[in-house]
Amino acid sequence: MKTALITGATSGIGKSTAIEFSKHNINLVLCGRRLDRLEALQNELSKRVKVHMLSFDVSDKEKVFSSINSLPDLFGSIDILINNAGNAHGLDTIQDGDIDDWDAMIDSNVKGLLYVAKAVLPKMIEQQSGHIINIGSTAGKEVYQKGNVYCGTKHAVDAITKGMRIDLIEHGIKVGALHPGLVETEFSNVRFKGDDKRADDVYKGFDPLTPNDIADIITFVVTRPYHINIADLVVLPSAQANSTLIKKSF
Ligand code: NDP
Ligand code: 8X3
Repeated sequence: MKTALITGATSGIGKSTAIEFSKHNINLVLCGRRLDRLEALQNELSKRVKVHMLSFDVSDKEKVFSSINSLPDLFGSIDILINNAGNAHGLDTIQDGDIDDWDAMIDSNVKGLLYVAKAVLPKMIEQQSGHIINIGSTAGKEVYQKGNVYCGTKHAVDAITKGMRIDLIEHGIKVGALHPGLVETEFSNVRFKGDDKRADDVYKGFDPLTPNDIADIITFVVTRPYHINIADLVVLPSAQANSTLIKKSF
């Protein structure tokens, strides 16, 4: 049986991926800051597979390494890393942007993704196998108004993914990225700092992707034979042409 470590498993894409993986007999290391949510998910999924929880902030370098290094033997060999934790904080022009928001996005979406990969890699290198999927975004393929720093972090994820694939090929480790368009999760609630009406409006008037849609595709990617690496995927709702053109029916 394989073991997957999923960051950002307390909500949205990460949580749906954990549920989907459990249906495919993949043991789980669930990560996130909100311990109550990790516990609820562990209770639900441990009926099907072995589940271990790690509660840490991906931007806390020491905590990332001490948590992952403390994994019990049963979960010590990570076969699959879903590097998903991240968020947007704010939607402002560069001149009005909040520096704390910039720090939060760079620290979690870029540095956190790197820390987690660095902590998981020694075991994958020892095994000479592994599969890393970084969750990017359409914001990593193009830039939209007021997206500046969030788009910058996701462009970094795109570049880092390509660099990781080059560097890790000699160790038999597959690396790829999935770049979703608009997925209805808690993403916009976080971006708009609890303004739930503004968050809901983002997904009104069209059928957005659901976190289950993305989880289904991630599961397809990780269940291909080992010689296949689906390296780069952009997944949009059918009503979305790019970051700014969405066919809304009102
Ligand atoms: P959610 O807000 O629903 O989930 C975000 C997850 O990331 C939560 O589980 C949260 O857990 C975790 N997280 C955020 N910051 C940290 C941190 N500093 N340390 C640890 N965990 C953290 O949003 P999504 O599911 O939509 O987002 C998942 C990924 O998908 C993100 O990288 C996002 O950028 C990307 N994405 C989302 C899209 C969308 O339209 N929704 C589109 C394209 C990409 P907790 O708060 O418990 O720590
Ligand atoms: C999330 C999608 O368009 O809000 O990455 O940037 S978008």
